[in-house]
Amino acid sequence: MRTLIANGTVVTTGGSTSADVLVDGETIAAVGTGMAGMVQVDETIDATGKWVIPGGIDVHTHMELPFGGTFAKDTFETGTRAAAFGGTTTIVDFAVQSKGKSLREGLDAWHAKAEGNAVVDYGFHMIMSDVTDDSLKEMDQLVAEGVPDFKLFTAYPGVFYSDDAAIFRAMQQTGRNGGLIMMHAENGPAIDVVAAQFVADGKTDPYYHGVVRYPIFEGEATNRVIRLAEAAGVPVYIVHLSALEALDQVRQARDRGAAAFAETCPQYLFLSLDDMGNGFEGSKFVCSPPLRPRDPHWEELWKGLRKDDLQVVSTDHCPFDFHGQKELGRGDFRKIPNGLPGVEDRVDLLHDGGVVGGRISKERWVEIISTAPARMFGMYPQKGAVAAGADADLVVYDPNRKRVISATSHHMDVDYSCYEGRTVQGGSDVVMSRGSVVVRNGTFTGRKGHGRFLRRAPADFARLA
Ligand code: DUC
Ligand code: ZN
Ligand code: ZN
Repeated sequence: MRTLIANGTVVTTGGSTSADVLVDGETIAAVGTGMAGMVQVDETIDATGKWVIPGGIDVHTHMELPFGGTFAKDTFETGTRAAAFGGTTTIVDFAVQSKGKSLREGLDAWHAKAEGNAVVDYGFHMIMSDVTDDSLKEMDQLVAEGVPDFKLFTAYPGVFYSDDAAIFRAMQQTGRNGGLIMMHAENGPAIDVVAAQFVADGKTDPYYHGVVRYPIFEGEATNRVIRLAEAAGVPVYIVHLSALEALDQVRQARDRGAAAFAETCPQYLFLSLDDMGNGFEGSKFVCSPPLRPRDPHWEELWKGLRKDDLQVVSTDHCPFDFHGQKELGRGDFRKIPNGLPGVEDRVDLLHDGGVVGGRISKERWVEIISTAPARMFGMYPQKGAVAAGADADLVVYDPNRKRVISATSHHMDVDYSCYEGRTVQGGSDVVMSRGSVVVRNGTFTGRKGHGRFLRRAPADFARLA
């Protein structure tokens, strides 16, 4: 199958130019001008007035994550389908090592969940909950199998938590095998002390989830793990950074030349602690790190994105129904499953708030949602590029289209939206995954099982720093 995407504006990190894109089979054959009528194709997609961008890459999702006695609701089928509707053509999900189990068992379980079900391509990172001599050795094998990143937590004592020794040992191991440590950086033990004090005082509403997880607890843990990485001589990537206190630590680290990288998520740019009020309704917004007060965090995070102290925006997509799942925490905010739906809305929210809002250029938008994650997670230039030889993961994007976000029209398998009623400008007209159109003007045309596992190489962080 040969397709020509004609007359669009190709937007890449390097600049924007009027060009046609010729797709042959699963890859991009050529990017150039004047191809219409000159090349034989099966279909021509007219992109006049539209942008042609590399498909979005969301490097932080949790399909079917077991958490708080339940499971994140989206499967690889529903979650990647929703991603495709939102212009995201690659996800990297977190396989989970349970305590007392091997990395292998966790990874095999995630392969079984995804294989034959995903609509777009997917990779895995590995959550390490049990750092032992054996699991440290297993890391080398995972790197060789295309799973080169490992997420550890300074939060969630008794569940995912690792102490400093475990984190440092895992970092040393990545120094030998080329992998990357991704850190959930909040001081979990200190948070648990404050949370228990609030509950003892009868402060059990969801709102207090947002209060007890102090920004300084995130700042402290962020500084600590960056310092540990510097001591181990390895790069480190801070996931879902939410607060100025943590951003300042990343800024300082980068200023002194440390290989510290970080992502934030749409919820920290568009939602705030205020959303967590209104009684138990606030449970819809319970995630960790929590939503922060709007000032000063929102604009500082945007500044971080502009100045490249933050390189990526991913979603931490981890959806739980309000009815039946979030409700597990009625009467005790500590029992509310942590996580928000978001995989479908990231690209449009960032376009609306970033590009339309005048905070970032459209080229920087493409970098943040696609090219930087491809580079940092070993997928570039197969993914994240509009260039000959790259996978034809492409979006014909209408920068003027408007839609109202709502749970009644979204495709994520969850009974509410954090952005209910918000109008966003910008939307995906045509979404292509490896040369196949998977979404066309709001209709799904893809296929369960089309998505393939991506073996990823460790990124060259020396070059990225
Ligand atoms: N944070 C969340 O909100 N959900 C899943 C795990 C995490 O770290
Ligand atoms: Zn996390
Ligand atoms: Zn997460």
